Amino acid sequence: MAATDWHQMWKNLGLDLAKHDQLLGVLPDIYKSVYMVPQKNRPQNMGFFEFVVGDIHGIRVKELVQAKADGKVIVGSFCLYVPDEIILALNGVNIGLCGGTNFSNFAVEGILPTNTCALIKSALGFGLGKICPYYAIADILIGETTCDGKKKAWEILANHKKVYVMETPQLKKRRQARAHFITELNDLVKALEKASGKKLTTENLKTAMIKISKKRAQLKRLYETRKANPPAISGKDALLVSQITFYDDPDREIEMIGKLAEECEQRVIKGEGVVPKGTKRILLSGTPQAIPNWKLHDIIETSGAVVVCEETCTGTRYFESTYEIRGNTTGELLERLADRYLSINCACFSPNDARMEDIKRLAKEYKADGVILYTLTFCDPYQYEAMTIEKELKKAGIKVLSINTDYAGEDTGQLKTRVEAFLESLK
Ligand code: BJ8
Repeated sequence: MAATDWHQMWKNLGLDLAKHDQLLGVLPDIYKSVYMVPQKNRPQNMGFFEFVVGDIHGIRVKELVQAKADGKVIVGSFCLYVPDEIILALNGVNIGLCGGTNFSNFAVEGILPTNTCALIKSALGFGLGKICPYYAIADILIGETTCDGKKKAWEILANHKKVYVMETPQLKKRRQARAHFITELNDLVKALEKASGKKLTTENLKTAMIKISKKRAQLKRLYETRKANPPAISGKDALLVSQITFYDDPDREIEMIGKLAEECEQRVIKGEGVVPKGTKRILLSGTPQAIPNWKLHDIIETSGAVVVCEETCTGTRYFESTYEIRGNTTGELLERLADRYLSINCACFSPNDARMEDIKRLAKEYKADGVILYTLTFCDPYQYEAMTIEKELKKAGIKVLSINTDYAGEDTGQLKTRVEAFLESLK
């Protein structure tokens, strides 16, 4: 069947068609070389996610065009601290807009300092370079005050698009931090009520909380199958699923991740895996890996190891914290949300000791042979923490390798050598 031609839709959204064609021209080859050629024995239900990535700016964007026509608000966000539940309850669709390639850097030259992390450059470049239909269709972008780079990036984006910034308290353990975050959530509700023309109610918020919790539960179920030896799914495939979850429809994700998890559970029962039993197992921890940033996973998994877990925002930080859905008022429900979000252990907050505990716990639960700390160049919060964590893990007898990189391919050979040497040391 011939692939649908989406050019008219992209044109209507104001994309730079020539540049966008270039982008979509290179993606299939990258995907093929990272996912299809080296990987064997993948779960069949990865077929759906493969289809989604193959049509990355097609059907889903069309759905959003329709959703917008039906009166929904399209929201672009860049951080786990922006609550999906509130957006969904207020008739919104939340799309994660973090970027995972340096293809878009051309658009931010002279606009962002060179020493800006690759994730911010990519995210802004996609928008300003007019090569992202998700950015183009968004009615409102929600930023947050996590790292300095992001805080300042919102000022730049605000020259081009409607941006609302929520303040995430930096010293989140302080007595006043919780109350402050709850006030911020209330203000976010007001901003989104204005944008959507809807009112937040106990019913619509509870319904949204149930749905988002179900989505996270399916991801958790899938991750559980990675604890098996051999794991039922590769790190690369699990990462792809997580990346797609940030912009796909939650109902469909519940269904499709559910099917994949079911298949992987069956594989575990039969002792089937993607790699031979006894393959070295890696826990990766650090900055989020936005689509299509598959670089480090690819290096690790083509060096004879398998990534069994990610302590990242595109990994366990996305789904591990939960809440009880109880409360008779929106205020009480917002408190549940505040507690849940404030328990995400991101390096942008201080102190963040609980992340250290998470890494040790996850290394044990997923039976990791070693931990790779992954930081993007110029990401101060995660680089600072990597130094302390490396020492702590060594003290605890856990093998660790710290890697600092960006989206460019130039250091791939050197990283591969370091990863191979690290894997050798795990024997
Ligand atoms: S909760 S990790 S999604 S802030 S890599 S832009 S921190 S300089 S992404 Fe993050 Fe929310 Fe935290 Fe998660 Fe800055 Fe670092 Fe760049 Fe980063």
